[in-house]
Amino acid sequence: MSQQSHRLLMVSNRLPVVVSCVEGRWDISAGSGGLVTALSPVMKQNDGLWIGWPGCGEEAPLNELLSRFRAEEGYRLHPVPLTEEEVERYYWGFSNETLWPLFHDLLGNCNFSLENWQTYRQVNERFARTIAEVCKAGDLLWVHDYQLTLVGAYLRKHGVRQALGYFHHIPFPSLDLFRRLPWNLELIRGLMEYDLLGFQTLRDRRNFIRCAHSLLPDTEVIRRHRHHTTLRHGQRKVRVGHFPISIDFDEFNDAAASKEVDEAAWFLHENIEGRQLLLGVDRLDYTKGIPERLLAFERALAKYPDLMRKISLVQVVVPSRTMVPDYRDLKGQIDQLVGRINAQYSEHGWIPVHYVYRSLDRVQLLAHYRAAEIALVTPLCDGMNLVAKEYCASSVHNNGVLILSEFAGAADTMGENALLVNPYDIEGTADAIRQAFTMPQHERKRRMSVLRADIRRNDVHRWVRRFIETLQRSR
Ligand code: GDG
Repeated sequence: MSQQSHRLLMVSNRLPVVVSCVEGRWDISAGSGGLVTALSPVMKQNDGLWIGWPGCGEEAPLNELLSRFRAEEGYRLHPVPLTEEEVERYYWGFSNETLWPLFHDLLGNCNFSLENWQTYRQVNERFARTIAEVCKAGDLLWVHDYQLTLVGAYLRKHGVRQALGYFHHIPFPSLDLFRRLPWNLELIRGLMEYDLLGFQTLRDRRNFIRCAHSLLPDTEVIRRHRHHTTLRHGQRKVRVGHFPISIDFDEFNDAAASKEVDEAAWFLHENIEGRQLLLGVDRLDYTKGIPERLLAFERALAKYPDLMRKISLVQVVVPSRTMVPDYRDLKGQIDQLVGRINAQYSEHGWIPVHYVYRSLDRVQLLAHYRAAEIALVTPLCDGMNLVAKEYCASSVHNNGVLILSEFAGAADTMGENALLVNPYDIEGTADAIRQAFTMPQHERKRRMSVLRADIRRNDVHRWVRRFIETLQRSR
């Protein structure tokens, strides 16, 4: 990022921290995701302030914890407290039962509730009010994701004139789908109040432009650039770009090569010697295509008997959103499929599916990435999918094969050197499993080294720089 004097205000649904209480002692620690890692240095350098819901109850001594965080991490956090009912309606309800499925092309999973929508607006208004109280002239504001689409519009109502950027982490749907949302006009108008809108892929960027153009008659394209398009909407100019998110390549590469991970990976494989491991790692989510993947694996065993005893699928499912009924149903479906496959094919000394329903610690996650000869990243629809990139960055011997859904944002840049599949095509995915299994070493190395070089070049630090520089120029 150019050396600028602007203060950076980051806004997301959740603050990037974990607040915990063990035996009466409260603790706060920085979150461990790639986004937090990439943003921390920038936040420190630019007197950063991160605004969001702390995710803990009123009993936590929040002021004290936040001061401790500032002293340790070098930037400030500002909480937006939410009541339980607000979390229920704004977060679980409208964000996760309406926008999430709609934007992932899964209309059948959508719940269109007026009350949830009203709470979503109120909470976005609350975020805006909080930001307006703390922001100063010259600040750069960067809002994250679909929970906060309307914050920009409410900020303008509060008279905030600063540069406003928004990054959308999930896909943006086609016009046909977006129009189904009863409140589509308010949402798209709200987004047009930002100065810079960032999407994951060119497809998302085009979908958004098409929606804005069709639904808001006074919108026109005034400039096209490879990475962004400038729209005029009334008196406003809005830049709409695509900025594919990435990971901290060096961090994954170095940690995956460490002795600790090396040993853990060796143990994982030792238990299943002479076999190739196929790996799936996903949050429990119906967008990730886990049942379809299990069906494809089952089909591969039936269609290619030479795979029997030679291949095992390790499927890690991280519990997520278990409050939402569709997620509980999905868990039942996965349990049943795993049971069916193992019951049909297991033999003494060979279990076809190793199913882990919990979060792995970092060493174990990396060890799984390293130990697996093949990764199955087959979401039905995904903004980007960082697991695909993390798997490649951890493949330090260049010998992994990535089977990747054509409907993951990651397919845009990784598609040529992965084996691309349509996750709904069970037969085709079964064939890709067999192709990966029999792929010669020289071809694995050729494909994986190109994938790794690309992620190394386009890492998350570059992503942050590009977004902030474009935002600075947008105003
Ligand atoms: C949203 C968009 C977009 C997974 N299992 C474990 C574990 N993980 C970590 C992975 C990875 C993250 O969770 C999952 O990231 P994804 O990108 O795959 O998916 P979403 O959570 O849906 O993220 C997505 C992303 O935002 C960023 O813009 O790519 O499309 O949906 O980092 O490593 N971490 C640990 N143990 C596990 O068992 N520690």
